Amino acid sequence: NILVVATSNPGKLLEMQAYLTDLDLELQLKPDELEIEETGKTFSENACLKASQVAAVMGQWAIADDSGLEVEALEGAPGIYSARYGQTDRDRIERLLFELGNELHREARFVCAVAIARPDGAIALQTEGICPGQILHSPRGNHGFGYDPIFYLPEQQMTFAEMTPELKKSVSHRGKAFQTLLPKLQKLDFR
Ligand code: ITT
Repeated sequence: NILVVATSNPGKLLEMQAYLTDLDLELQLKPDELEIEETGKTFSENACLKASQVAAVMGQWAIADDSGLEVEALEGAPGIYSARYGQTDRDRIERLLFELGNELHREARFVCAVAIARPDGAIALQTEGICPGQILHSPRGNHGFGYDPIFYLPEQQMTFAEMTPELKKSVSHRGKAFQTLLPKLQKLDFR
């Protein structure tokens, strides 16, 4: 059984691949030239859009993740626009820290919506995971990707970028989304 991983984000891809091992599935990468426009208004709409279109074009089962960071003091920004907030991870972090300035209220949450589509494009499964945390004043840690160095979990006293991949998996938005997804994925009939 082939499952196409519909992402162009290398950091996300690494995590998704790690979370999808131990399954009787052959993971295939989406070709780079196949880009889906994210016209949805929510994370789940965009996850479904990406999974559905990649599945239909390739005639294969496909999985997509749409995720982002919602900052309370910025009324939920950058949210579904997290990838479009800057050119590079560094730009995006710099902009977010600039926008927040010396704001004391630094609560935020990561959201991850995952969708799986059948070869005809119909959505077979959908889940969402959420991880609350805080935005630091400056980056800490070298692991992970994206906004990881400024996203701090008080309970672990670490940023995502200071966590091992295993620890991040156990607490993160994506880890939680996959925890609910995997048992359902195992029960899917891939014919
Ligand atoms: P694909 O659509 O091709 O999957 P993308 O990077 O455009 O790649 P999104 O539209 O879902 O993906 O944007 C996600 C943004 O949120 C992106 O800028 C990431 O850096 C950020 N993000 C998502 N999950 C993250 C995580 O676990 N750690 C840090 N940043 C994360």
